[in-house]
Amino acid sequence: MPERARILQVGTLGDETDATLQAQYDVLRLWETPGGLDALAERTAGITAVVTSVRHGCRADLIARLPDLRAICSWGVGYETIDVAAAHARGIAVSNTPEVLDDCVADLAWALLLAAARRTSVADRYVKTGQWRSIGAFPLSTRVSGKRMGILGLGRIGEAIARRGSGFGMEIGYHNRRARAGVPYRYVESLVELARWSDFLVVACEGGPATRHLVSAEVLDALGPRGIVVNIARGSVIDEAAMVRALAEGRLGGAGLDVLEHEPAVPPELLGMDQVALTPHVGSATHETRREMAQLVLDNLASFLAGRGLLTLVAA
Ligand code: 8YV
Repeated sequence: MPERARILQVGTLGDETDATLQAQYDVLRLWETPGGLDALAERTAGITAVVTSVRHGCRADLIARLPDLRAICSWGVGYETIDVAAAHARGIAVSNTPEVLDDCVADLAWALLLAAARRTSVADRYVKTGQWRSIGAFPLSTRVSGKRMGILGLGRIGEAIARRGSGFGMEIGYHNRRARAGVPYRYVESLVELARWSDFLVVACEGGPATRHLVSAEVLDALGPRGIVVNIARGSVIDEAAMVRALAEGRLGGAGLDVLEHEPAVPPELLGMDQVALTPHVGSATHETRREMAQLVLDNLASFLAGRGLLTLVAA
């Protein structure tokens, strides 16, 4: 029997995927190694691939301990927790799991937009706690169809969100570093101007230092007292303290948030706000999508080990 490939797994990817990996490869499980990274010492020779996730990451100090490393296969479309620059500097390829989660993340953006505008979670509580009977009619909310949606970050997920907007008869605008050729949506060069134009501003760009606090107090003020911000990207993109102040002072109309700046910590002010709909970072969290994400990690790894290279490469 040929020797099984040695891989290092940073954290669990769920029982099923962990078991599949262990059945096929010689897996060193970092999270079960007493002493962690410091205890690895000479056990790292011959490890050519790391399996990780955007949650568990892969830092430069781990990369530095693996002299034979050639590939990092990560679960999740985001990779801000992986030191891609350190990997590429050594010629180590990195893969993520794009595309398979676009539809579910876009669906959730719409669920949050509808929940914040139409107050569906508040209305649900209203019915379940008997207030429909005791108080009577529910307060009026905000129309969604036919409005203007601005998208910060028109990538694959942004486009899936935009496509759904046409079913709601919406006008769509977007802001990226550069205008994209061949897309039918209005490009707005300034994010403040996009926010001023929009009824709903949806954050769908990548996380990391380059996009930190792009949605600033100024952007939120431009969105205004009737505007709603939706974030399915990363909490770091919005200046959360400024957003909480704007919501509390009525300078911002509402928010639908799947991600927060210091997860799982929630600013306590948000908990009492009916104009805010919250979900616990579950954009990709459906049975179907999570299965496909796990499979894509396994496929990337198998392709690399068979000498065919990674399938869904993170660009340099
Ligand atoms: C996950 C994600 O839901 O792929 C990503 O980058 O953010 C999501 O798929 C998230 O990592 C869960 O913690």
